Amino acid sequence: MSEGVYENTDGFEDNKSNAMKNTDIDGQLYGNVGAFKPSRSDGVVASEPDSSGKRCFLVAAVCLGLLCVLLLAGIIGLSVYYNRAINDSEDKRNNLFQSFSLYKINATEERDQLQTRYNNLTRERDQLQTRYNNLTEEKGHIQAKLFVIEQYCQEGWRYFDSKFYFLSTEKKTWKQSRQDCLDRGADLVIINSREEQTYVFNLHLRAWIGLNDSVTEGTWKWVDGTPLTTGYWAAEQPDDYERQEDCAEIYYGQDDPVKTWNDDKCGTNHNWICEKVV
Ligand SMILES: [Ca+2]
Ligand SMILES: [Ca+2]
Ligand SMILES: [Ca+2]
Repeated sequence: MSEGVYENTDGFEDNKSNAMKNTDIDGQLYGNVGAFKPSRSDGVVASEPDSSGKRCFLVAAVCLGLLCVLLLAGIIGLSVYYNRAINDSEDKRNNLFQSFSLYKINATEERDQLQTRYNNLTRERDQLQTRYNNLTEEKGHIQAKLFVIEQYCQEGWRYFDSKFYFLSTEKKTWKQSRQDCLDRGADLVIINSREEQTYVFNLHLRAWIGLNDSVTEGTWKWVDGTPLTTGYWAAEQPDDYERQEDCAEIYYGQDDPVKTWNDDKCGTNHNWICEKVV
């Protein structure tokens, strides 16, 4: 074995031609480097690389370094851009979500307001419809009433406060006058209020009214049997003159329209006023 070692040692003797031929070890270690160690034309290996080889190696290393730097910078730039894009996307999504939520709230409020307004309009429409129906019904009643009034007026009646009044052109006793009213489906006028008293007074008649104390002297009753509660007697009336005056008349010509009644003899002939409720 030692011989083998020394044999190889012999191979490493400073023999330049053998060194180039020894490819077992040197060829493996410096095979690639050999490209940077070109042999001289005379077959002697250069002990130091020439300056052009170093330059190429440095240029390649610098280029590789710059490439790495650029690649790293690109990766960093892409990472920053990517993170920023993600953040922007999240911000946009959040803003969009907030906008949608706000829109949803506003839309809901507007919908509720419209629903409330619709309900109010529906209620108002129903009220107007009811009012229209009532007015239509009332119109029918008024038309019927006007028709009746027109018919009675054509027969000589006068209309006041939902009552009809007939003024006679003849003069008769109180009893005959009442019979005429009964024949017309009415009766001698019963004065129920100050307004009715004024209206009858303004008819400018001296006429019988439906009031007498024939049954009991001093107890005045209307023709429908109701007792007199409010009288519009003239001054010093009723006086039952000569104890014969038991029928009431309204006497036009007095100054005060609510002091115009007088008791007179029932057999006296006067005009008369009938009243009828239709
Ligand atoms: Ca009356
Ligand atoms: Ca009397
Ligand atoms: Ca009298």
